Amino acid sequence: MLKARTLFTAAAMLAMLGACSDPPPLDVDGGFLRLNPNPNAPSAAYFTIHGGADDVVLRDVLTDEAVRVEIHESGTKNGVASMRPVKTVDVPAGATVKFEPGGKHLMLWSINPQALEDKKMTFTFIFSNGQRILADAIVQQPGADGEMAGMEDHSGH
Ligand SMILES: [Cu+2]
Repeated sequence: MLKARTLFTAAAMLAMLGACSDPPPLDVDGGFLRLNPNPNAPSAAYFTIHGGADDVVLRDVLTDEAVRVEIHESGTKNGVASMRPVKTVDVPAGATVKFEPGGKHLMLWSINPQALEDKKMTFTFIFSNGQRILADAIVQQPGADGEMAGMEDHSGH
């Protein structure tokens, strides 16, 4: 009896050690949303994706709290700032992929007023390995801390 328990404990400890040395799992965090001061224009949301043990591809992002969501990438071409929709985003194993002002972002049209009141939106990130990860974006009011300079410009759409 005693022997069986000892064995069990050893197995449990090995399992724990194994868990500790595993690479960190695929994850999404750090979400925030910059509300566009013009309610008829789209707003932008930003996240950080942490790659897991394997290379994956972000296939889609969904939310119940906006009429339309697109993955966009901002860039500069021939000295002109522009953005384009992208279908997928590569997330290599162990890599950090940032959605940030001036780069990749989620574009949101017609956000549910309740989400704005709650100051939080929930998104579902869908990856090529079948994982679905829920992540929240904190809603920032326009003009909060004077960060409007980083607002994505959609005049080119
Ligand atoms: Cu955009």
